[in-house]
Amino acid sequence: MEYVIVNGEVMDRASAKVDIEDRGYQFGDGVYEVIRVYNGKMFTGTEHLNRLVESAKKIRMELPYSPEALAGMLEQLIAKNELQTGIVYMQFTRGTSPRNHVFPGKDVAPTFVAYTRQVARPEESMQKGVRTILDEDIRWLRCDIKSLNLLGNLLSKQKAAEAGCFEAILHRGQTVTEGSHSNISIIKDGVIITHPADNHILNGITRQKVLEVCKNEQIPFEERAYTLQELYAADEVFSSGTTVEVMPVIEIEGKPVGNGEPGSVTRRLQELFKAEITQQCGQI
Ligand code: DCS
Repeated sequence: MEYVIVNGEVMDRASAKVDIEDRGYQFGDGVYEVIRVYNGKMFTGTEHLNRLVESAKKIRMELPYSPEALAGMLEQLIAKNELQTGIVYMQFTRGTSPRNHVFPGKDVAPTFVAYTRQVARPEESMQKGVRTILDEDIRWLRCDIKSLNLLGNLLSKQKAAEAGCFEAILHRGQTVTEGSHSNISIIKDGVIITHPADNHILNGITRQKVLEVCKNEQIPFEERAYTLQELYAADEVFSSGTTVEVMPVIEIEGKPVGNGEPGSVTRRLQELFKAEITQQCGQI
């Protein structure tokens, strides 16, 4: 049996139901998170749950649970589903009410749904690196919110998939922002350069962890906007995200990054990131 959570209740997936007038379904009016699970334990769970609370605040939604209460429920779900390596997905929508752009009254409670899924670490891609395309970033100007509205991201990711690529690197004019489903950083002369955490990108928990590791290890980094020209001239490029960890990018629009193989700085970051996972969740 596969268990899910609907509004705080753990139940069989087959009996889980959401109303057709749920605002998530009709408007994408909600927020979500994806947390990695290794050895049955959540990695950087606190950081993800804090971001969830922040995302909700930014769309003027109050979550009915504290991050601590949420963590407890998610741990229970992971245990019930006997999940070892995978993800736990959760979303909150602004609840169910007759379709109207105006927010419903305070009497309407958010809808909370969570489920788990087995997802292996993408070890082969992490070893070999991945290919990417470029795409214009056509999304709205609040990409810092982890909103259910992902159409801009989906259109770019679909384009990448149709080109046999892992990711679409997005740019607003000449400025590289992030990927369709990950953050994108470049390395030039040993310095990591990544877009600042403003409204143009999602401030990835993986991105933040990587920068924290860089600080500890005295690996130089800059949080600043960089251009397409800098992207093409980079020694190394990597994508980072919850499911993909630190993923070397070896090709952009058919052109090799550096010598076309994962570089030494990216390799080092992968090792340091793995050590963080091991420290929190045990040997992987
Ligand atoms: N940027 C975008 C647009 C993302 O969708 C994600 C992760 C990231 C950056 C990286 O953030 P994290 O490091 O916090 O994961 N997207 C999640 C998703 O939708 N599925 O898996 C991860």
